[in-house]
Amino acid sequence: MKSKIIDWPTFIGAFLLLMAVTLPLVFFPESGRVIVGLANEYMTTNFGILYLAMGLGAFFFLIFVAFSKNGHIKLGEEGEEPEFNTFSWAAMLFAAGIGSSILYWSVIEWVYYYQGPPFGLEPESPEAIPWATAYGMFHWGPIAWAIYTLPALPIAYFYYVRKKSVLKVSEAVRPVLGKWVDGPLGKIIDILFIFGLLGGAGTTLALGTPMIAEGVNYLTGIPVNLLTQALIMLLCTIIFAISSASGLKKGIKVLSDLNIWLALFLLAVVLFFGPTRFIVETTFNGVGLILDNFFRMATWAEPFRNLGGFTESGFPEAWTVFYWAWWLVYAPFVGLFIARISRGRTIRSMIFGTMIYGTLGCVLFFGIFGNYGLHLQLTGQFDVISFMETNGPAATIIAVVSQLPFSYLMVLVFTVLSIIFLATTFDSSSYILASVVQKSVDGEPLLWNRLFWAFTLCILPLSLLFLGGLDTLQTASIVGGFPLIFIMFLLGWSFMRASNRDIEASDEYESPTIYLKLRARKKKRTPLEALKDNNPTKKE
Ligand code: NM2
Repeated sequence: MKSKIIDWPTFIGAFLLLMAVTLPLVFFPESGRVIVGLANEYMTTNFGILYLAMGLGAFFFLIFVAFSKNGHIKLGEEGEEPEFNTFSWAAMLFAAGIGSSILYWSVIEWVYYYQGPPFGLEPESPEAIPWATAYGMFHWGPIAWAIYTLPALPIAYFYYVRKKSVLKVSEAVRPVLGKWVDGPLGKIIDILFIFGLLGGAGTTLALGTPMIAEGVNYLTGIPVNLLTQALIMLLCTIIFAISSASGLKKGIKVLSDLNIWLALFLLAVVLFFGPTRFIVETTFNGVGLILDNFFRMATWAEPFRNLGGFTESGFPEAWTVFYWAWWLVYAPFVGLFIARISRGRTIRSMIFGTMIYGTLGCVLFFGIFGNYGLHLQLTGQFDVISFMETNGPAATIIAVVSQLPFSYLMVLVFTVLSIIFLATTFDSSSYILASVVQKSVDGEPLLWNRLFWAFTLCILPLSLLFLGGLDTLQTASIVGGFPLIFIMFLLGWSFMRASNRDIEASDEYESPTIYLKLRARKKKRTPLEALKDNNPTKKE
């Protein structure tokens, strides 16, 4: 059957690339650590500016598209209502784009910023505090969500307007690359996308697993070591494998719904039992600080490092560049999902919806969890910073959560939440990886193929955990994200090219799918007749 055909060059290419990166790390950990460190430094200091420019570029591009005539394009038929109401749409969007990492970083990101503040500020000084509360929200804010949304534009456009299902990045850039997509270039683009996603998921899993292990340790006393962490990854893979293998399509839906309610419950407990006024005020203030300094934060690449009396902090390289890279590697995959759920919306509402609701969701987590931790620190109730110095970040997260009333229950909910978040990341990433290495997908990618990628996903994070060190984990996303900077550019260009051509053509005939408020002239023909003798897709 045609649907059973695996695209072997892409499949093997991506797998070999992964092996070429991970095997040396496992067999030569000492030199592996040095090389990873060098790669990180080389990429972030020399090319950091490219990541920053890509972030700001994606942001401006989306604002431009939203207000241009292309923003009026309807993803679906004229007059069609959105398939999902805005609340479910926003919830699904958030669940797709965000995983266990938000639990990790929202609790402790401020510690890093307080200890190593930006803009040449004194570490652990009063001036560093407001920035420590604001920067986390910035790194999970509108620019980050713009990076996620950009790939959704061409994918959604092809899917609902040109009625062409696009599961591969290479297909989404066809309007620009044309026939080249069918040759090696197309394969290389898909392999680089797979490689990027493996890197991004590697960072996610390598951060999430120790946190879960610490939660389990708190609850049961089971020690935290490489073996228990490997078992946790296996457990998450199995949870997902069972739910997808048994055809329990609803399984994952139930898990995501459960996740949202558990997360809201936890947020509400921290907000009401924690220092409510402090949390609300610092969050509000943090939002103000970001609005006031948006461009300063978005463009700060520390140009005067070690010159003219500036001491190098490494802040932008370690954080803003890393974050944009990390969002970037997930972007085509989340973009695909955003596209799928946006039927019946206009391009403009899709753009503003993701940027606004996505940011709001992250503000809730960072505002509530982060400022709760900061309050513990500043009031002396619990010395988060020195605890972290001795016990590391993962244990600190659980320790902060255990400061809440009903501590056992809270740690339990937090740990379960992290496990589900991680399992759904496995689920959706392996789905996409499996789809990309198939020539065609009838309904669902093949099960063995999905399981193969679910297990493959564990390889990189396991070797990263083996090497240790935050910058090692960050490097996976930074290196994996690099080629995607250029692919993002192609994706944006493709959308503009395809939609502009169709818009031009739609001035001459009644397009059945493009809804343009600006359209002035209409000919008296039925949509289908018009489409038959003037099919804009033929122009490619
Ligand atoms: N991002 C949102 O682990 C996760 O939460 C998945 C991470 C890119 C920072 C996405």
